[in-house]
Amino acid sequence: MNAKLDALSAHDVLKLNDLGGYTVPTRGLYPFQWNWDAAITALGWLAAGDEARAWREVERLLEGQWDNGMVPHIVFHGDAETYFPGPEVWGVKHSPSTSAISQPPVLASVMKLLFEEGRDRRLAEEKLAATLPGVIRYHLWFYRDRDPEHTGRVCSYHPWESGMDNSPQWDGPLAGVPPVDAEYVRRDTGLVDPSERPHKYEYDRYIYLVKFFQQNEHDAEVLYRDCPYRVEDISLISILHRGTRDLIALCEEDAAGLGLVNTNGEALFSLKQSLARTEEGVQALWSDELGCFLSRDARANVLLEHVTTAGILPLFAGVASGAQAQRMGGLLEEWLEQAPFGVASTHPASTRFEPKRYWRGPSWLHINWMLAIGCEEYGMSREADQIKQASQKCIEAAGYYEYFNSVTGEGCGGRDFSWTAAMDLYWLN
Ligand code: 9YW
Repeated sequence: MNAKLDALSAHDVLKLNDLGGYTVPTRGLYPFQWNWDAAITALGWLAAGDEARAWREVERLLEGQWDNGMVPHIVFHGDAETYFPGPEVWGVKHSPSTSAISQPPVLASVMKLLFEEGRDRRLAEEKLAATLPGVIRYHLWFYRDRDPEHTGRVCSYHPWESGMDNSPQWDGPLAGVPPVDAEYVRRDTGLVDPSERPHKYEYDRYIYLVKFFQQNEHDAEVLYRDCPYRVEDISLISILHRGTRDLIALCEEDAAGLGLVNTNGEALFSLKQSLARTEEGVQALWSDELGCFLSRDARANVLLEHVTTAGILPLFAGVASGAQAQRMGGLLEEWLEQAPFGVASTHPASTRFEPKRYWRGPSWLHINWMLAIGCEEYGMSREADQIKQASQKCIEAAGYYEYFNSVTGEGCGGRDFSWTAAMDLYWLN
């Protein structure tokens, strides 16, 4: 049985979720624009032949950009009652309202694809010129505010900032965060099966951090010093690194003659320095014992010893050595044997593996896409093909769900989900 045949077409999923220039991840559960969802979804619009709509997605996301350069993880373009925590809980003074943290910045890498693959050259050049300066400021913000000590490893202040909310990686650092001292009502557990969602224990701490940011007026220095959760997230570091490389390439293409953007030499110089720092700094996160990279609790100064897809994303960044890449390739092959539907977000042999609870074991197609690109670029085409086939199996088994049980292929979370439809259009079709 192929569930795709019974589902809305991937293009129709995007149209269903289009609220006017921005695409919600899914109706109900996630009724606003999310940062990395928007980037991935733009690829879906491109593949569906609507290049103008793809660029519009990027422009609408950048409407949420703060003066300091941060592009928030949620832009609250409209009102909605079905999501918690909404703009009143974040308490951010910005129009449109936004959250106060960011998300893995895959945006620049996506823009490079939109620019290079777009058929309407005039549109691509015009849109790149309009959006590139904002994205340069975004990346400069990450390195400035999130790595003030120049370690080469930017940090995150919230599990939501990783986009991998309840990954076992965050169990240790989250234990150092107190629970929020207030009543609140979650909306997610009323909309999807609670056994697929993070626990109350985690939400109590997620909301504490939201309040903490607000009480400290989002002050960069105070947060770096005092935030009870400060993690060097290997996935965030890797996606940022790849994005910065792609951004520099876009600027240099520009310098090579397009004349679209007046690229600031100082900014480019600074971004290149950041790349060099990360290439070196990321080696402190390699585990020879486990054969992959790890995240690190920067407050407790300990490596977080969990084998997750985050730790393989240095392949996407291009910061792993050839020998490290081979180790990760071997690991991926046995990973897929144990859980065949996509790449399980947590290694199936882990004691914390839960195949349908959000980021503790299910597979996510946009992560699989980045892993496949990484494998391909390291010359591991066999692994790249295996990841692609394992991802196709998910959609055939269940259609366009938010994510998939990595053991059974069952669709989990929200249905008619934008990034899954986009990945089918752009990558799997
Ligand atoms: C939340 C929208 C977002 C994704 C995240 C995913 C989840 C929950 O949904 O976050 O409340 O923000 O973990 O990666 O961007 O799809």
